[in-house]
Parts: sequence; structure tokens; C-alpha cells
Amino acid sequence: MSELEGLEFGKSDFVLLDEVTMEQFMENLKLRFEKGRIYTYIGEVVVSVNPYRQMDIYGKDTIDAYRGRELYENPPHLYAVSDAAYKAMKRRAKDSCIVISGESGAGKTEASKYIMQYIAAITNPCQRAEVESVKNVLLKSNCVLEAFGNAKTNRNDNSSRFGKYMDINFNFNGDPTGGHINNYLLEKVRGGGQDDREDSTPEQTGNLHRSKKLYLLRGGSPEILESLHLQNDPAVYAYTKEGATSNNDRSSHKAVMSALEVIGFSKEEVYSIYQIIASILLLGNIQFESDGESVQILGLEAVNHISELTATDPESICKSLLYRTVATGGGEVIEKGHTEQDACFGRDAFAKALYERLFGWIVARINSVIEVKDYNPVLHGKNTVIGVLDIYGFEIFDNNSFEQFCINYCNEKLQQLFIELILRQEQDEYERESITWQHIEYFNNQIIVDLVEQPHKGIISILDEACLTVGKVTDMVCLDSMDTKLAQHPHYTSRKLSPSDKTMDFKKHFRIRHYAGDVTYSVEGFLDKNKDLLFQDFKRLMYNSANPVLKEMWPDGQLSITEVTKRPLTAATLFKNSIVALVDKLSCKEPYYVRCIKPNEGKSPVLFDDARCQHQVAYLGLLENVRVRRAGFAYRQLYSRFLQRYKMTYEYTWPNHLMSSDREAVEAIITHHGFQDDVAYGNTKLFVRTPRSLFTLEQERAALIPILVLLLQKVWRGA
Ligand code: AOV
Ligand code: MG
Repeated sequence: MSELEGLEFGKSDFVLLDEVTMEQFMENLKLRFEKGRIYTYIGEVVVSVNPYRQMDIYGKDTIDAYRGRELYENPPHLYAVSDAAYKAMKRRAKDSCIVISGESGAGKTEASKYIMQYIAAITNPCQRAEVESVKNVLLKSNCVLEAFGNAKTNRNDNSSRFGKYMDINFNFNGDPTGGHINNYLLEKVRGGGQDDREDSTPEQTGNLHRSKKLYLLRGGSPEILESLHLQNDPAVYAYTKEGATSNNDRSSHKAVMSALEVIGFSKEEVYSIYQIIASILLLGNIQFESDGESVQILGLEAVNHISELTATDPESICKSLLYRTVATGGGEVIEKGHTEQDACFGRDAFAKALYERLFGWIVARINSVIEVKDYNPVLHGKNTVIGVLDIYGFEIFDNNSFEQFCINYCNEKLQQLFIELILRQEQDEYERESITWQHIEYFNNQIIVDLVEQPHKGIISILDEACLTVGKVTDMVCLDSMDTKLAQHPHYTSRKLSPSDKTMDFKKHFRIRHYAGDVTYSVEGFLDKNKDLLFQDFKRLMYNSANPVLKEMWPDGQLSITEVTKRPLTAATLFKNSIVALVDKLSCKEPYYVRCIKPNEGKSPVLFDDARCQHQVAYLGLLENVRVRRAGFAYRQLYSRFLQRYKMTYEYTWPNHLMSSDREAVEAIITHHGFQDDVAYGNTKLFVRTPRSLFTLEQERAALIPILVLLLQKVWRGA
């Protein structure tokens, strides 16, 4: 909490509200937003409101002002929590993580970048070359990942379509030595193929493929485009036809290319990236024609170009587009011709998979550069980590599909973690320390998490079961099965279960009452997306490429059809497993939270939409967070540590006290300063209600230190 801001800016910590009510909370949030104070604390949690304009609060001066300072010494800022996480890591060798949450467009990715920049700015004061190069790669990796993993949606012009968790490793000096990036569900948006355009809504045309391929088209030189057999016109390509272009594609293109170079991608690798993207574009233009008996390819020229770009032979491409190798029950291997529909499906699935593997390969390539090498804990001390999580926010579109289902499930898990860590832990600690506190009611969303992930009963299990059932199970059959099994669940409904609800379609829709609001999903396409089927023939085709980069992306292509596991894990299960692993990773670290709020739907820097903001404050559980915090102590510290820091502020505790326990000594200091009403004494820790008392102690300490130093010098000299 800051003492440096005047009251005209409102309260810099919601803990200091006169009364914890929604009205007061909103009033303070709005006032601060209007005064250009976009950050406010709840204890150590930063609440951030997207300003939708450039703020002059991220410069070098600001960084210097926050470096090494305590939270309450400066106005609320991302830099202060970043510093807190950094200090926890450096002073106490604690792994920490910064979890950034909030809905789409609330400012998570921007926040993550400022946090990274801050950490980069305060480390490596000696400018050691190897540390500088690690920092450079960490920073540049953002640009590359965004180029390939973000897209324009209705909610956000630069929406992350993948979740990113980045670990930064530090040596005992507190300098970054490396890192690791995990990416979660790169959304493989609809192929943009002819067959599914009808149900795609404007929101969902924030098509990854489309926008990223546009980069290439708009940014590539004529010579490069020619060598890739591409024309500089998005309208020519089925996958990019409807994409919006932006004037800065050329400069973005340059930035991405230079970032790739800094990270260490070779010229060949960069060109392979080009070739793969070009192949995807060309693939989208391949059409099929059926004469009732067999299916033919229209557009053999495209096939020839793809063959050249992917270093594979054209006959094999045609074959994988038209046939599929299957193993019969008797172990016999036969080739089965596709129907026209299967062929279209196969083509689009192949295009998506190419893109997904490319993205995965780029992440792996970056990881190989920043991986901590030759670290010897005995020689170098403990290797500590700060993790930064920036994942896609909760999404409600007009038409919500499998992707939104996964994204929203992920947000439920993170909310659950927040409840676990901040709310429950806090209450548990008071109990452990025998401090009286008021029990705070909060909505525990575990019930929704269970609805999605519970074995045998949850939606993912029901989906998987439908996917694994042999025979023609349709999306509608699956919806029926969910309706039967989940009829009693308070957070699940469908038209069949509530026939009077005309906003849902009998055949298509089900609704989940998420912690952040109701979302109606269309079950159409769920099964296909969950199966995520890609014919083995395509994998083999790519594995046989003469281009080593491409081959490396498809190691599973070497399996023969009889070796291919019959039942690979489904997309939803793979996603669930990765999110569970993520939560495990986060929960063993000391968490810091940034809760982002989107002030309005119009990306306006001046509009504070009360209803929208209040909704977010409510579902993020911020009011409960304040209550718990107030019930609630802003600061707590072990008696011994508290004493160590503040014993100099009282003559009877400096340099050593003669009391019977540290606790008694701490009590003496507190009473001496007149703060007795602001604290509670736990079994092992002192709890301070408002940071103000602490601030006074800090100031006194700061004033005393120079005097003590002088005194000590005198003593030494005298000795
Ligand atoms: P998100 O990460 O939370 O959405 P972003 O971080 O991409 O949202 O922010 C959306 C846009 O808001 C940015 O492109 C900026 O124009 C603006 N913005 C956000 N934070 C700031 C800031 N601190 N200063 C200035 N402008 C800002 V998503 O990725 O869609 O969930 O999946
Ligand atoms: Mg984002």
C-alpha cells in the first residue's frame, strides 16, 4: 500500500476501504481508473484495469523507483509484485510464480511483457555477456510466439490463442541463466475449409492460420513469394480469403524475422518455416471431385508446389489425400479410398496439424536455446525459478465450441488454484496460528471443475467415451448422453432439460454455469475436435520428407499402420493432463497474482462500463479476497524475523533483548510504537492488520540505519 499517492486517487489498497461493499469497491476502482491509476492492491494481489492507451509508467525511472523496494513503499504497480517475487526468490531461495488472469482483452499478455521487461532490467548489473544473451532470447521469444500464436478476435485484436507458462531460471546471484516455455492448446481453428464456413461466427474467424499466413503474404519480398509459389493476395487462398489485413504487416514481419535471428534460428530453418506456411496455404486450395465411384484431385499444380516445398514426392501427396491405409482385423493392411467429404476433412486436418507441429517445433527450438546447461548446484548454488503464466482468458462468444470449452475449463482450474492458495490458505493459517477470524463465505468452483473433469462422470469422460465407441456416434448422440448423465448437476443444463429455455437449440446446445458466467456451447464438431484425427498417411508423408526440419516435426510418422496405437488420447484428455500438470507446477511455488479487468467492450480508454466491471469483480472473487485479507491481516512475519528487522527501533530490544521470548520482545516494540490495536499475536507470527504501521517502522528503520553505520564505524575505529 502506498503512502505516496494522495487520497484524490482513491485508496491504493482495497483493504483500506471504509466498508467492504461492492459499491465502495467499484467506486474506488472507477475513481482510480479515471485518474489514470490502473493498478490497485488487495494485499499482495495486483488488480489491473486495461487503460487502452499508452501509459507513461513503464520507463527506466519507474523501474529504478521499484527496484529492491517493498510493496508499500511505492504506488501499486506490476513492478512491485515482480520485485516481490524476485526478492522471494533471491533472499529466501523460494521458487515463485506470477499468475495473470482475467478475461479476453483484459491485459494479461501486456502485463506479462512488462513483468518480463522489469525482471530483465533489474538483473545482471555487471552486463555479463552470457546472461545478456539469455535475457535477449527470453524477451525476443515473446515476439515470435505472438506472431505465430496470436490472432485477431472480436474481443481482442491481439488475442493469445495459446497459453504460455514461462519459467525463468536464476543462479545464486539472481541473474537469469535460462528458461523454459510450456505452451497449452494452440487453438487449431477451423480449417477455413468450405465445409464448415457456415457456422463460423465473426468472432471465431479470428483464425490463426489466416492471420499468420497473412504476415507472410504481406511481409515477404516478391522474390521469396515467388520461390514459395505464392501470390501477394490473400483473397486467392481459401484459408485467408476472409482475413482482415493490417498495414503494419510488413513491419511486424521484419520484427519477427529479426527476433528469429536473435534467438538463433538458422537461415534454413527460417526458410523451412516459410515453406511450411506456404504449403498450408496451397493445401487449402486443393479441391476434390467425385464421379460417384472415385475421388480425384482438382489442382494438381498446387500438389506439385507442395511437393517441392515439403521435399516429398507428388504421388505420395496425392495418395495421402485420396486414400487411407487401414489395418483389417486379420492384420492385413489395405488402402481404402476416401469419399469426397473424407478427403476434405483429411486435407483440413493435415493443414491444421502442420501449423500445430510448426508452432510446437518453434517452442521446442526456443527452449533448446534457453535451456539451462551445465548447471551444477554444488558449484553454482541453488537454481531458483520465477514462473510467469499468461493464458487465454475466459471466453463467451455468440457461438462457443470445443475451444471455448477447453479455455473456460482451464480458467476454472486457475480460479480453483486461486481459491486454494489465497483464500483457503489464508484462513488455514489463521487457524494454525490461533488467530480469531471471521469465516468468509466464498463460492468454491470445485463443483464446476468436477463437472468437466471427473472420471467416468464428467463431460470430458463422456466425450471420450463417445469418441472411442465404434460405429457412428454423432455429436447429438453425445449430447443425449451428457443430458442423461448430468441432468441433476446444478451447473449443467440443455434445452432438453429445460424445454422452456428457447435460447438453446434442442439438438445442439448445452450450457455450463461457469464461475464467470453462463456459457452456451454448441456440441457440433465436439467429437471430431476431440478425436483430433489425422490419418497416419499424412504423418508418414511428412516423416519421409527430405527436409530435416520437417522430418523432425513428425517423429510419429515412422510408425507403420499396425504399430499405431489404436486409441490415442483425445484432445480434451491431453489438454486436461497438461492443465493438471500446470496446476501442480504452480501450486508448489509462492504465488503472486495479477487480476486483470477489462473496462469496456469498445477498447476505449475513457469508458468505465460499471456493469461489465462489476461482473468481473464479482466472478474474480475480489470482494471475498478483500474480506479475507481484512479479516484479515495485510502482513505477517515470524517473530524472530520481525525482530531482526525492527529491533533497532526500540532501545530495550537493541542490540539484544533480555525478555523471555522473541514474541515478548516484539510485543514490546509494538506497544512502544502504539500499534497494539493494529496487530494480533499468533503462535509463531505477528499479524499486522494495515501496512501503515509497518510503513512507519520501515521509515524509522531507514532513518536509523545511517546513524548505526556511523556508530559501528566509530566502534571499529576505536577498537
Ligand atoms: P489478454 O492477453 O488479456 O487477452 P492483451 O494483453 O492482449 O489482453 O491486451 C489487449 C490490448 O489492450 C492490448 O493489445 C493493448 O492494446 C491494450 N492494453 C492492455 N494492457 C495495456 C497497458 N498496460 N497499457 C496500454 N495498453 C494496454 V486474450 O490473449 O484475448 O485472453 O486470449
Ligand atoms: Mg493474451
